[in-house]
Amino acid sequence: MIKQIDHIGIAVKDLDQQMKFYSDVLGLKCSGIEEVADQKVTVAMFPIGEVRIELLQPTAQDSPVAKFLEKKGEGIHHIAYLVNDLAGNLKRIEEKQVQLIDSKATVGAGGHKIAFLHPKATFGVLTELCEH
Ligand code: CMX
Repeated sequence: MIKQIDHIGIAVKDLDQQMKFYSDVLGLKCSGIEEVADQKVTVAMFPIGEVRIELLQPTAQDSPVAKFLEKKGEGIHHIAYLVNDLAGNLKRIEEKQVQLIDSKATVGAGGHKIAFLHPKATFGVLTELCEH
């Protein structure tokens, strides 16, 4: 089942500006910046203990994160939970009649396998499962 929170995704308009806040003000160290082409975002990771803060900046106007920023503005976008067996967990969740966005894994930051559950089925909190 779920092992721990893997990361918290935060939608940002200006990655450089937000990174300054996390590094200069909060004193966290960025572990890497990468473009996740599949998801149309650039992400910057800030580890804190076993968890990471993931800043997400859209790379295209039709990016899901661009849509989110337009509608809701900057802020917490999703919570990602680390699991051992993503495929098995998706099957188990689907059997409970919970709507999935991805019924099969796609590729997220760090090349990890990820899948999203639908925010309408998770009471407004966009929920991601990921497997390293
Ligand atoms: N949190 C809560 N609700 C959200 C939401 C979010 N992050 N994003 C969208 N919604 C809501 C919308 O407001 C909308 O509600 P209404 O019907 O009341 O208007 C509803 O969910 C559907 O939203 P949508 O954007 O029209 O739905 P789509 O099917 O186009 O998109 C979604 C589905 C939300 C999963 C997708 O847009 C998304 O955000 N995907 C994940 C992108 C992402 O974070 N990628 C980076 C991954 C990197 C990594 O973590 O490794």
